[in-house]
Amino acid sequence: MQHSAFIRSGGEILVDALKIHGVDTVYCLPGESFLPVIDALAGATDAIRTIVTRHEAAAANMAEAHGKLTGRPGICFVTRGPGASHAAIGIHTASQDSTPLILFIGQVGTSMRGREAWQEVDYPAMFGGMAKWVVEVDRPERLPELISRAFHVAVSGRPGPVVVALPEDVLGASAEVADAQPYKRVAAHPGADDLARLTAMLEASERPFIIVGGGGWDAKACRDFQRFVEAFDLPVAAAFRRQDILDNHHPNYVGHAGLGPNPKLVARIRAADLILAIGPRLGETTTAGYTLFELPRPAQRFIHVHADPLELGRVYQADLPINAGVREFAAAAAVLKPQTSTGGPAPWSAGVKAARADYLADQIPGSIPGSLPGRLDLGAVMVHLRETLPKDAIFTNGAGNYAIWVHKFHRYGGFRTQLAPTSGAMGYGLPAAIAAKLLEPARDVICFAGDGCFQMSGQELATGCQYGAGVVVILVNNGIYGSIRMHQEREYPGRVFATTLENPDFPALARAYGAFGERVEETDAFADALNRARAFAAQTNKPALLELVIDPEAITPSATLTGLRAAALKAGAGGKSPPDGGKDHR
Ligand SMILES: Cc1ncc(C[n+]2csc(CCOP(=O)(O)OP(=O)(O)O)c2C)c(N)n1
Ligand SMILES: [Mg+2]
Repeated sequence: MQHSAFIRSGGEILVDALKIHGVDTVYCLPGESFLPVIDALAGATDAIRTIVTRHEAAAANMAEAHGKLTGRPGICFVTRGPGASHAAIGIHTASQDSTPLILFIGQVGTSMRGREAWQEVDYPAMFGGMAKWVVEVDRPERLPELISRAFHVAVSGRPGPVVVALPEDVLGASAEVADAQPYKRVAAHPGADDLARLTAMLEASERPFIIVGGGGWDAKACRDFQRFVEAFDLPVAAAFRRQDILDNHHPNYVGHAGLGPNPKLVARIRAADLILAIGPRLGETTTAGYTLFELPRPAQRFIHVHADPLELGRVYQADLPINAGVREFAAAAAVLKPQTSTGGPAPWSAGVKAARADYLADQIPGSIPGSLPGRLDLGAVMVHLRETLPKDAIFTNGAGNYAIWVHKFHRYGGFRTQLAPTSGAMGYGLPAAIAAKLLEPARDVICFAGDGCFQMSGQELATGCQYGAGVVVILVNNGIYGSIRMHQEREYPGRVFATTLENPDFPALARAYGAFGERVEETDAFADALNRARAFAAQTNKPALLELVIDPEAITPSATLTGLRAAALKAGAGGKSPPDGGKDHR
C-alpha cells in the first residue's frame, strides 16, 4: 500500500484509498461514468471483492446491510442520474437506521457541470436532507483527503450515509498525490459525572426500564451492555427493529417496543419511574406515534444516551442527557456496580421476572383470542424456525404485515441476527440476506419477504446464484399488499382498490434463476420443505425459496380482514374518518 506520492489515475487513487480504509467488498452496478474505478477494481481483486447486482436499490441495500453487520461503511458504486435515483433508498435507510455507508456516484465531467448535461444531477441538492454529507470531488489530487473525510463522517458520532460524486474527468485524469491514513472513528465518551448520576438515579428508582436501540452497536458493545443489565438486573425492551442488541433468550429481555407492541409491555413502560433510553432516537415507531411518553417532558425520570448531541433534547427533555457513542457508553456502563445494594435481589427484580413472563406468553401463537383462517399457520412456522435453527441465524425482512409474525414470534439470538430497516422499506430483505451470507457463509441466513416485498428485489436471486449466497427465502404469499389492505379495510371498509396482486409462479421463477423453489400450502409440510431448502442452499451455495401460501384473511396474528371490516363499519368508518388514523402496522 502506497503512502507516498506517485502518478496514478483518479480511479486508482480512489481504489487505493478504499484498500487503506479496510474495504474488502464493494456493491456495484456499472456505468460508463466511472469506468476508471471499475478498471482499478479489476486490478485490486486480491483485496476487494466486487459484487455486481441487477438493480442499484439492491446494491445500496446490500451496502447498507454490510455496514450494519460490520460497523464499517458499506461501499456502493452506481452511475449518475438514473443509477443514483435507484440507489437513493439505501441512503434513506442508512440515514434512518444510523448505518455507515458511502455511495459513490459517477458524475458528468467538470467542464460541463451545471448545463443539465446527460444524466446530470445536483447531488448536494438531491441528497442534502438525507445524507450526513454530500461532496463532489473536483480534482484527483483531493481524492485521498475527501475519501478519508467520507469515512470519518460515515462512522463518527451518529453513523450514517455519505455521498461522493465523481466527475468522469476527475477519475480519468492522473495526479501525483500522497495517500491518507486509515480512518479512525470518533465518538464521545460518557463523563464520570454522567455515570455517577446515572447510578444514583437508578438506585433511587423503584421501577427502572431500559429501551435499547439506535446505531453504532458492535458485538463487544452488546456484551458490555449485557453486563450492565445483569449487574443491576434491569428489564430491557428493544426499540423498533433493534431486537438483536440483547439476546432474546436472556431473562432480562422483555420485548419489542415497535409497531403493535404487547399492551402489557406498553403498560410496564408507562408505569416505570425511570427510563433509560440507550441509543435510540425514540422515533415514531418506538413511541407509538409519540404517545408513549409525555412530550416534551416525560412523566418518568428520563436518561437519554445518544451519539449525536443534537438528538438530545430534540424531542424529549431528559433529566440526564448523555452524549456518548453506544460502544463508549456500554464499555463504561459494564463496570458500574450498584452502590447501596446489600447483595440481595434489586427491589425491581420481581417486576423483571413478571415482564419476562409476559413476553414469553405473548410469543405463543394462538394465545390471542380468535383463531386465524387458512391451512398454513405462519405462527407455527415461526415457532418451528426458532426451535430448529441455530441461535446465530440471521433473519432479514423488508416491510409488510408478514414481518409482524417475524418480529413477534422469533427470538433473535443477539448481535447481528436481525437485518431489518427501521425505515420500513420494502424490498430490503433479499439484498440484505445476500450481503449477510457473503459475509457470514457459515451461518444460516433467512430472508422473509411478502409477495409484494419480494417483487421489489427478487431479481437479486440471480446475484445470489452468481456469487454463491445460499440464503433461504421465505416468501409469504397472501396475494395482496396486505399492510395497505389492512389500513384500507379500517379506513374505507369494503372499498378494496389497488391492493390486490396477480402473482407469478414463484417457485418456477426461483428455479429459472438456478435457485431452489417449492410451494408450501400446509403447516405440516413446512418442516420437510425447510430441510430440503436448507440442504440445497448448503450444498449448492445458491438461494432456496419457499413460497408459503397464506390465506389473506389472516392479516395479523390476531385479526382477520373480515373482522377489521366489520369493526370499521360498526364504528362508522367509510371515507369519513381521517386518512391518518390507526397507524399501528406498516
Ligand atoms: C418501498 C416501499 N413502497 C411502499 C411501501 C408501503 N407499503 C408498506 S407495506 C406494503 C405492502 C407489503 O406487501 P407484502 O410484501 O405483500 O406484505 P403483506 O403486507 O401482504 O404481508 C406497502 C405497499 C413501503 N413501505 N416501502
Ligand atoms: Mg402480501
